[in-house]
Amino acid sequence: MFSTKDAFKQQFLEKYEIMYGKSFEESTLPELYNTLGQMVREYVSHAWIETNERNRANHKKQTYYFSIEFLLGRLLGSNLLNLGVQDVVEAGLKELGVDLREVEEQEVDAGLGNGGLGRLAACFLDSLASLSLPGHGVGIRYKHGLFDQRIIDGYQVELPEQWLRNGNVWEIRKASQSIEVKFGGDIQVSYGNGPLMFHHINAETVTAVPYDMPVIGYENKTINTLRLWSAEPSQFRPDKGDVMKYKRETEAISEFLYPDDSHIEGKILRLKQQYFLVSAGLKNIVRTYLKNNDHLSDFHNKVAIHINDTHPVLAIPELMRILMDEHGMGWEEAWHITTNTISYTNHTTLSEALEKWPISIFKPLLPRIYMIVEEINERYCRGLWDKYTGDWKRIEEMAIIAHGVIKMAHLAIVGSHSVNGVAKIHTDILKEREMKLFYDYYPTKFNNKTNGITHRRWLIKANPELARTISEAIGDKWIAKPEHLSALLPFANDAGFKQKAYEVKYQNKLAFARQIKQLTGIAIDEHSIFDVQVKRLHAYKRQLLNILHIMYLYNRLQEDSNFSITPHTFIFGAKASPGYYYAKKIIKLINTLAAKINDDPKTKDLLKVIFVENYRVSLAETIIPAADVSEQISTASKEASGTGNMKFMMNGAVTLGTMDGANVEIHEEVGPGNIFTFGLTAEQVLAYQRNGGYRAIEYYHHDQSLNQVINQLINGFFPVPAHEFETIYDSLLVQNDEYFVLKDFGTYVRAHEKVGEAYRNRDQWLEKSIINIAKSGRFSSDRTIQEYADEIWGITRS
Ligand code: 26W
Repeated sequence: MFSTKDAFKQQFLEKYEIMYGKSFEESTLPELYNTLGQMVREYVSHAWIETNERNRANHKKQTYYFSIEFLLGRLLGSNLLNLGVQDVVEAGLKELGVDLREVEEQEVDAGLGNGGLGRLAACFLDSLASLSLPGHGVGIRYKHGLFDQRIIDGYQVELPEQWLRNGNVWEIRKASQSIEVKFGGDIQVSYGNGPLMFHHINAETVTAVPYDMPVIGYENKTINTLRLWSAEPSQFRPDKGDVMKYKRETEAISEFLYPDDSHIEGKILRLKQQYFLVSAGLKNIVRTYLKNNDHLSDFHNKVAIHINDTHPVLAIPELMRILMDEHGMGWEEAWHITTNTISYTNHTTLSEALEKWPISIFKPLLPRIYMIVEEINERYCRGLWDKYTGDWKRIEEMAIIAHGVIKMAHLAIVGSHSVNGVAKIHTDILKEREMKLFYDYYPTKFNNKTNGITHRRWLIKANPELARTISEAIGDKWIAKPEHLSALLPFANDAGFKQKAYEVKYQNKLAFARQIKQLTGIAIDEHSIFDVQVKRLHAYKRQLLNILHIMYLYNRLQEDSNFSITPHTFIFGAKASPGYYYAKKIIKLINTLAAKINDDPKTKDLLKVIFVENYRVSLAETIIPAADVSEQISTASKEASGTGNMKFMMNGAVTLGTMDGANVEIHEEVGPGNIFTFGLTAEQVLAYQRNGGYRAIEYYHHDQSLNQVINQLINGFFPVPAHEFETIYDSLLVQNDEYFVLKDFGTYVRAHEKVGEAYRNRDQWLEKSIINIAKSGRFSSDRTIQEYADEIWGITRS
């Protein structure tokens, strides 16, 4: 149906009439979106079935990527791209008087994730399918994804997100493959002749219903599966009264995505979500496996299960439970299979994000799983004792269960065969500090897999003109082999190519400026530097450092008529976790600052601040291609990797950043002349944290301009009540500036001066920009996924 433009047109019209029972003339855009989406879904169904059959027939090892989040964004555009039918569809629709872009914009983002971790999972699925690797996603079909953000009077207001309100053309409900998941109840042990038998009685049962979404590989006929589980009331529930309460509590499990990144909320519902995902996902995998294999002893050679952070770590005791209680396997063999099946990625070293569950919550909800975790802990601690006899302190620190809590990261390390960090520096910090004791005990488990992003969505789709310009220069080999972007290097000195790169960036800036005008009414100068910081709002990401610098520039422009800057538009986008008071104040501060300076006659041509509401994947796709400067300014050692940094680089923005996360590797790739770095190193930050010695107040006293901006937070400079920004002020001076904002302020200001200077030399700037694009191939998630496939999962092309 997509073979020619005319064939497409005819099928499209037919499909529309069948679906809506009216003529095309009466169509609306949402209907057109649905029609096209449905066509694509049907078009892939054949290849989808074939991929599944191939997987079944060739007995190849399969990977299942378990993640509590998949931040997919919109799918129509990337599906058309990967199927290679974008041009036909675009041309066909055009003849019908329809703009494909407008149709694509009807799609509501699938926002089933918070940020980095969830988006990484989505990029990985795209790469798995595009490399023809047998790898599938397993997640939860939340009814509401990450909240919609509105800014009212400068404050963040959250609205429930409603991505399913018009249905979801990409999913297929597979009710016949539903699975029962059990919570609560009691464990009965029976002693027969053979091994002990464990029976789960009086449990509350929940039905997990799978919804499958196709994951379409790039022009390779591979269609993998993302299976999302939805919680529904069970038909097998023993009569236990209050059925309405039961229904409510059951459906609550897959109702909302928890909007926290990096901060644990010890809510029982969250733990229910985790077990629900893991139990349904695993039972399903084992069931599928047993259709094609006689016994489970070979399971780990046919199945690799990856857990994305500790959220799905219950996969370890749950797989043990299934093997032992449901299939009669002994502990030793079950443990061998489990640990060789499971691998684990750590995504953060922030201590407040490390999951710990109180036994008091865990045990009543998951009684059998708790018994297994206890047994794992006991056997493991015995092993520790053999090696570190007498060293109680070490054993206590390394235990899985201690002081009334279960430490999920410890369980993940003990119960898996591979533990990886997400950038070199992050993995080093894990090995040398956060997980040092574990690294000493299990030196071979630890490895690094530097993150990546799919260049298909983030370059070809988000920035089609740049992609075309690149292909004109070096051919299109880079699409299949992104490292080949390096062939662009010589063009960093090619006047013709530079001019084209300039034009592309300019057009992207123009398009974004138009969108901003439409969304906010604010006119921005498309010739100014577009300096962008878009990411979740968090103290360690230091949006505050960016703000204080803008205030500093504003003050200088007010006070010193000889002071000038390259015209600058500072763009922010960020959601704050609803319960994160400080982060919400930062949003208010950005908006208050924007209101104060954007219309100031003295500065308005030089300085603008924009806060884009409701930052999400689809918005990122228009912001990032328009960026000149990429702000990656976390306190060194705190950002595990970052992936936005890679998206910006690939679109020709130059990084202004600390030596943190993958910035270090970007620096290594492009060289010091093509990135602007500043600030404390990770070693310095960690040394301060260990030994003390940082006194923020000294920087406040000794740096005049810093003193001024900090005072302005509370002295009436902003037209807000005096206490409005007190928390921010206190974080710096009373709480001694945990994230070293003041310490890094001076070097940040100077780095910015260098950026402004460099930008004024257009030729040199373009050279930097092109070098960044040319060196970005290494950060394609195709490279990352190939490493996971070769070094962790042991899977090959199907
Ligand atoms: C339990 C609460 C919670 C929720 C989410 C704790 C921790 C998380 C994630 C680990 C936070 C996260 O998204 N981490 C980010 O992962 C990205 C992908 O690896 C990295 O690029 C980011 O640096 C890291 O912050």
